[in-house]
Amino acid sequence: MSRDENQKPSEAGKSKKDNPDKKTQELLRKLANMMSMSNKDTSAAKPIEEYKFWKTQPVVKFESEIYDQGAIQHNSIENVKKVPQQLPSGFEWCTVDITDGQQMKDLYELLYGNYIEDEEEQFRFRYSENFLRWALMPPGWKNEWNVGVRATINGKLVAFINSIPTRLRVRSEIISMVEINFMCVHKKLRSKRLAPVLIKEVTRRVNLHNIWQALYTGGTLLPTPVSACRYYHRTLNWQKLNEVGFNYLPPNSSPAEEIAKFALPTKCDLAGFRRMTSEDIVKVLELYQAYMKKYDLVQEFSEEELRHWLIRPGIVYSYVVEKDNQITCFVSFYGLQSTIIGNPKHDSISVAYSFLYASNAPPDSLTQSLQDLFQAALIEASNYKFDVYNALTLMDNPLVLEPLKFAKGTGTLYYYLFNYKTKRIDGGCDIEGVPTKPGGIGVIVL
Ligand code: MYA
Repeated sequence: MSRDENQKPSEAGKSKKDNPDKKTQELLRKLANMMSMSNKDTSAAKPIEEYKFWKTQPVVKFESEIYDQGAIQHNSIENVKKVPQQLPSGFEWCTVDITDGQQMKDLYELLYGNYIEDEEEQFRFRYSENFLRWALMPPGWKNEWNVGVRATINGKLVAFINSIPTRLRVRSEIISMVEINFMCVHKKLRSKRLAPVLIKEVTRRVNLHNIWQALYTGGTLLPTPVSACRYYHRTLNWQKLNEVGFNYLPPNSSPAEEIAKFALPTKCDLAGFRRMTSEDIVKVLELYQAYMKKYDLVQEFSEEELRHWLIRPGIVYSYVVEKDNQITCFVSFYGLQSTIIGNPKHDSISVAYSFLYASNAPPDSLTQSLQDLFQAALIEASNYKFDVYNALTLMDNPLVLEPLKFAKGTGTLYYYLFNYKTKRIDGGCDIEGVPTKPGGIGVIVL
């Protein structure tokens, strides 16, 4: 979780040392200090030898120079253990059957009370059951990849990790892999080394399908990010964000000035802009595939997958620009609530997250096209009463963030590949999180 950086002093700016190893570590520490919508795991800033679990896994080591691209380890299904590692007594493995109402409720409740918070414990992601059905059930999903741990005594779900299938292009290679997300351990069971056991179990269940690579993201610094993007926030409801402590009144400004600064028209005047329908998907996919060629980390969607991700009323908001029967651009955002912990006036904020988009504008008018597209999306999000619109520095977002009054957030999102090495991919921002030219990240993980 990330929020407007103006609310707290920057922690960046630590001195660098001369020794190259130390320099790398210092750099990584600095990155860690810049993050915020991470869990509060301050182990993020530790030297490699203290990553007791991660140093045993097929991931790139911090100090590695990478010259080529490919799997780190090769394995075969025959070598994969047929049964899970034993859990400490009092706990047992389960598959969370998310088609079952009660089990979905168990998952919702685990995440509602225990999932990602900002470092000041003020906000916590609140994924609704409908959102979880969308996120966890794309084409090809498997129930057995919803790995849970329950307390034997009362059956309470106390830990979870999920994986969904994806085809990811890493530069020029397309790999069938999984995306790992929603790892959560109940607050009362933290720091007991349950996370490594969860990770090993989901790895085992995925390996049994002859899949050996994974993509995951997080605010925690681990060995070793393939990229890092910064969160940006575009205020939609200044008053509410201010009341809940998401942003602060800048010096020499007044609430009225801030409200005026972020005010948006109620009607979008972008010609041909309309809601996307299922019938648009074939053309949208064509446009999307052409647009995404320039990035280095990209999901390869089928028509069915893109329909799943873009057409889900009440969860994802997708729009096209249609001119002369042609779709020239599309844009989308998804909505997610965050619980506000202990605020007397508000119990949640509504957050819109920038999602997939594309434009067929030629390079000399691309920036304008994207600014118009994002402006239209901001107006829609504001009309739907979202309080803030979040975007990372991925894709072409650096072209629109500052002109459209996005403010730098406190959070960095790291991108990781499991059992795959490739050279670092530009995340569209510099070490201080300032947008640079567009980078190579084209993947959005929910
Ligand atoms: S990112 C979302 C993560 N979830 C949250 O932040 C929710 C709130 N926090 C929690 O529930 C717990 O704090 C978690 C850790 C579960 C995060 N990714 O059990 P522990 C390492 C990877 O004592 P706990 C998402 O879902 C840590 O460095 N590793 O810790 C993607 C240490 O290892 P080492 C993490 O705090 C998940 C060890 O765990 C993370 O009780 C991708 C400590 O374990 C993290 N976010 O629980 C998972 N946080 O000693 C990897 C801590 O080495 C997938 N750790 O430092 C890999 C691919 C697997 C599939 C492969 C298939 C081919």
